[in-house]
Amino acid sequence: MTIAIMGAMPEEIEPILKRVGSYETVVYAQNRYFTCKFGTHQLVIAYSKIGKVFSTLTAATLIEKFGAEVLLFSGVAGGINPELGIGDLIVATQLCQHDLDITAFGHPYGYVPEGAVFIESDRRLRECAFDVALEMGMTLKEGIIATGDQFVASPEKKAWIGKTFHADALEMEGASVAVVCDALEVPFLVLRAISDTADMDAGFDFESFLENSAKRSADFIMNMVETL
Ligand code: 4EH
Repeated sequence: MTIAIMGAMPEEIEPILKRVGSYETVVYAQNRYFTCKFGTHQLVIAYSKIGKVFSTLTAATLIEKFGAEVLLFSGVAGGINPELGIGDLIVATQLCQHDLDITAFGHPYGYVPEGAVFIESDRRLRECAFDVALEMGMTLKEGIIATGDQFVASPEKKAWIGKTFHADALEMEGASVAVVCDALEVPFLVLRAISDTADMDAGFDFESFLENSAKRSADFIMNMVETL
């Protein structure tokens, strides 16, 4: 099977590249894609660059150009649910775009005609994630992840996103990847480790905990790949 593993930032895929050891590099659409064999699987690994547009391009490329049959996203997120502390892992049950707003025409936040507010991630991959968490003796939470083209560092904005979408965590790429995978019928999973709690300390916390949290997510994703 061809498995795509993507992150948004170099820090989010570096631990994965280290773990696979050697790989080939293919440049496409001004980005680098790293390919290798891993057990019986073919892996294609990439970081998209930050935000919904770049992550859409990368997810579509991983599927259409590299033939990905499963897509796993690994990275960090800002926590909304107070039960999520820095370093904790969350797997998305559903994802939504918190910055999509045509409410002027009577539509709900996050909705455009012929779209859906929430996109659900693959149930079987989520079950696999919980099996791996059990094996690793780690706590894994599941919940709604809200995506938008903003680094959120405000208690008010965070509270609004939490209330409007019942979101547990927020980031800048998950929902766009979900839209692509859903449309192209490729099972996907979004896993994130908390790097900050999207409040006034978010910028500082993010810089302090990015590397460690990104590695926690990447290690978990690779343990999942080993069981697929
Ligand atoms: O890819 C972007 C990164 C922040 S922007 C989204 N990622 C990290 C998840 C994330 C996040 N998103 C929105 C973690 N905490 C978040 C938050 N709000 N509070 C970035 C980071 N470093 C340099 C440049 N841009």
